[in-house]
Amino acid sequence: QSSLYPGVSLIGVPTDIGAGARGASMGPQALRVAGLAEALLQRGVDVEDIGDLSGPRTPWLAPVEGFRHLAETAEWNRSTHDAVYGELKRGRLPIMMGGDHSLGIGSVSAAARHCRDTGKELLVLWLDAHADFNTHLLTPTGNIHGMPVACLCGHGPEVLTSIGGHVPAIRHDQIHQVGIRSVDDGEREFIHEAGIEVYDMRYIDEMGMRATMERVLAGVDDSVHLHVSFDVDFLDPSLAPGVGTTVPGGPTYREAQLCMEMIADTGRLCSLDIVELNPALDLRNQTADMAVDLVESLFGKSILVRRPAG
Ligand code: 5AB
Ligand code: MN
Ligand code: MN
Ligand code: MN
Repeated sequence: QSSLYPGVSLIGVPTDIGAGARGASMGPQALRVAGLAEALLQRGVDVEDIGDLSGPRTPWLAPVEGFRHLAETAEWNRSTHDAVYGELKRGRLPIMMGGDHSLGIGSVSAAARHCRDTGKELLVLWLDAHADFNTHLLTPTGNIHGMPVACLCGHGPEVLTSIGGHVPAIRHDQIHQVGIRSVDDGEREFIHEAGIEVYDMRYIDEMGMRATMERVLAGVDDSVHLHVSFDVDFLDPSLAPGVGTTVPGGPTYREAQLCMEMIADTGRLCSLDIVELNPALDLRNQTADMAVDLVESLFGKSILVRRPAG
């Protein structure tokens, strides 16, 4: 079976530097134990696990001027950027295994830089329960995993906004969010002002996942580099208890699968983050198993043989 996908490189980023609970640092190993590489191999995808990046320990200090661990978060993100950018340059499809979602700053900055190099149009799909659009003034916690989308759009400290060499890393219209159901006061107003396209759970309830994803993916053609940033707390907590910040009312198993299947149908997936998996809070690695199951769909696993429509 030959694959439609380029070779995949797994990049482990074992840190919880930007999170509000310890344990996301164990995410990469839990995904390996759940058989991420083997599942992709089974799909006919060439996989290389390039191992784990290293970086500063999490000192677990109180926030300073609205940021917890800013310098350390910047350091992890510079390494993440360099690794993801390097793999894209080699013609590979990087899967960044987090780690907490602050690492999306480095990963998406790298995808954006690669698109500037190659003339591709970047579209980021941010699958999450949270909008991650806080600033140091808006944040209720100081945790930087609640700020990556704002930083990528240029709203944040220079050490984070300039990692990919261009500020902002992405335009507001280059990101679409799906599954959102927890937005802080202040963050809500700011995201509205910025005009980010957000498909919240109410939209999904009313329109269904199919119509939602049709809109999210409208206009995705050969010129597009799709980056999926998959925060595992996107899923309903009944499916994914092993995350630091569960929020009730997420997509069901089939809704999540359909979301991934429809992304796969575009054939334009070029980079992926799997973040916020927290094995310390999981039961028998079930959340990692669920993530691997969904990644199989993202890489084209389907129930029946599918022929291209039309
Ligand atoms: B995640 C909260 N909005 O800013 C904050 O998991 C939670 O990457 C952020 O989506 C959750 O601390 C960050 C309350
Ligand atoms: Mn997130
Ligand atoms: Mn989240
Ligand atoms: Mn659009």
